[in-house]
Amino acid sequence: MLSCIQPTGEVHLGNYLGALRNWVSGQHEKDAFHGIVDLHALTITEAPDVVGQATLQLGAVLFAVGLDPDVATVFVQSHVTEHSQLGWIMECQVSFGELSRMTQFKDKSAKREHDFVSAGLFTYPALQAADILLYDTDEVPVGDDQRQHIEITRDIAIRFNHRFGDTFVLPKAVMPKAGARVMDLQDPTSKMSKSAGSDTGLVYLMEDPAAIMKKFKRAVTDSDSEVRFDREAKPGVSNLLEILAACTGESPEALATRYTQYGPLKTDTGEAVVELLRPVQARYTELMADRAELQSLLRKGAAKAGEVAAATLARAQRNIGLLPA
Ligand code: ATP
Ligand code: LTN
Repeated sequence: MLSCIQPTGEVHLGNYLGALRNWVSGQHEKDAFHGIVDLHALTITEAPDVVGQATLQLGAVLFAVGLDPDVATVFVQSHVTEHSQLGWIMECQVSFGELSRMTQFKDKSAKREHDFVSAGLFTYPALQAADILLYDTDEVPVGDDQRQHIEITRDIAIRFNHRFGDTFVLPKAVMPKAGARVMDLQDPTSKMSKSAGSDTGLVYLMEDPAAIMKKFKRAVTDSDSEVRFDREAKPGVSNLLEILAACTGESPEALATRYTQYGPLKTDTGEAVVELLRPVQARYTELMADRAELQSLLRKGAAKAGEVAAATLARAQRNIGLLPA
């Protein structure tokens, strides 16, 4: 199983409760590979010294939330050079027309109308196909927005196997185990997202407890004053209940019966989040304080990933019939 995350923006509570927590609980069930895909972030990186720092911090977050370097393979994409090498081969197996139909490219390039649109933004799915195929991946847990990229990966793999002989395992997209869906605290009908306009509704994983409490106390609730779990009619209160439920393991419906006022619900939810994050933040601080150790954990991941990736790349090169060096 492979899942990847880009080192862009700070990790927030939605990423944690919706995705990262499942990575941690899933690491013992499957042979799990987790890539920090810095080369993908280069499609929109324009300033020096940004991506490396973001990569290191994201690495610390992944270990801090509980990925165990002895169990899961956590690696940085650019440390495993096979990604770039197979990426080029994949670019030559996908057509201009296929890439032109990718909705993520259409959306992202439209949003960057007045900015630089790199060719990498266009060929991105070829690199993603390399990420996936290098590990003989069976399952890629992704949200809806990535399904098209998994489909094109399958198409590329089928085409390659047909042209050059059986080489790649065909991956499939699987629904990630349902985590909590965390909404913006100021706009509870939109998901908490790092691309939100302002961060007053966004709780960062590494935010200090006082700031977290303040954000919860100012969370938008609903116009009447009844505490009830009803996402449609009461999005603000239901979001708080769902976050509290994700922290305590109880159901949002059961929690709702314990409150008659919004104030205590906000305070309790804020405190539950602070407590949930406290050990994660402590481990993060420790990891960031010993950069050499953190880099060595990432190197260890890259070495494990590299073994698998090198074998797959060599198989692809051999089957194409590139002249051996
Ligand atoms: P953006 O909105 O800028 O695309 P994001 O903050 O949504 O960014 P991603 O990097 O797209 O974050 O997502 C990383 C992972 O976190 C994905 O698995 C995604 O499903 C999950 N995730 C992101 N936001 C939420 C949320 N609000 N609730 C639950 N899961 C989320
Ligand atoms: N495109 C994905 C990130 C990504 C990925 C991958 C996900 C790059 N390579 C391989 C799964 C498997 C995104 O934008 N979230």
